[in-house]
Amino acid sequence: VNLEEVARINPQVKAGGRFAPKDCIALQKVAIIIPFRNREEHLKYWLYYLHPILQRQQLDYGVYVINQDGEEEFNRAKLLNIGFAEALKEYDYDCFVFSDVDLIPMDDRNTYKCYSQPRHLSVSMDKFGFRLPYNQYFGGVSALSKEQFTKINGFPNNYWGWGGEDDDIYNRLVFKGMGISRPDAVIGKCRMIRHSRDRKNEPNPERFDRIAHTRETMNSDGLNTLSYKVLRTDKYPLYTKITVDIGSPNS
Ligand code: UDH
Ligand code: NGS
Repeated sequence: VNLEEVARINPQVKAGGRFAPKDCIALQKVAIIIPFRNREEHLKYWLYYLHPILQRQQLDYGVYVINQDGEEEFNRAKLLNIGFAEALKEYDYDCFVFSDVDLIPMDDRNTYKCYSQPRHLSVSMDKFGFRLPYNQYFGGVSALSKEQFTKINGFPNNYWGWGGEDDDIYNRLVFKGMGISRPDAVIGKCRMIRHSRDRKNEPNPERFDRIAHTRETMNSDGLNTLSYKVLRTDKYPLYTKITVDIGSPNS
């Protein structure tokens, strides 16, 4: 995949990966947030596949790649919080789609927008035999309105390394009385680009203990305690890349 070529075949996409339909007013303003480090190849595929789909869905959208600087353990949920905060500084988004860089939807009807309840979009992944791995699974791709996201104090900031942060988010939603909206298993089909485990994203040994305490921790860990430093912002033709210093587990 050559990104100059992808930009050429998506002439309506504006600098920084912004698009709005010309002949109507989109119902929602959607920020798409991708947690990222060192996955350039996957990002190319994601941009190649998703821009045409998102335009056909007639969304007013922007693509934000939140790039974790440095060599510390990866922290997916904190990067997603940062994406929420940074996207809102740029435009009055009302919906946030949080997507892994390696997930490609297979059906245009799986709309990347928000619903009256938090939405789980990647419900039928090839690697799980096109089924949910378990009922409470909320990983991969999800969509929360600004209200839904703020109601749960955003996502946890203290899951370093792989696993559990999506279960914590699920717990937060349930504890705030919300239910999960999902497409059916046909519309929800998606492919994951195969890869091996990244360096510095080892399974987090603390994850089981943490998800057992979401009820007590969610009010003191989230949007209200989010701290980070933006190191640089790059506006590319197909996406906005925000490189951030997110600190370390003990800072
Ligand atoms: N991510 C990065 N860089 C990293 C780690 C994670 O960009 O170094 C992002 C990326 O958007 C990715 C998401 O975080 O899609 C989720 O991380 P992940 O893909 O590592 O999680 P997944 O559950 O894989 O997909 C876990 C290891 C799989 C090993 C499979 C061996 N066959
Ligand atoms: C659960 C993890 C989730 C993860 C899901 C799917 O066990 O974070 O597996 O993982 N929860 C805990 O570890 C507590 S996957 O098969 O994609 O590697 O999303």
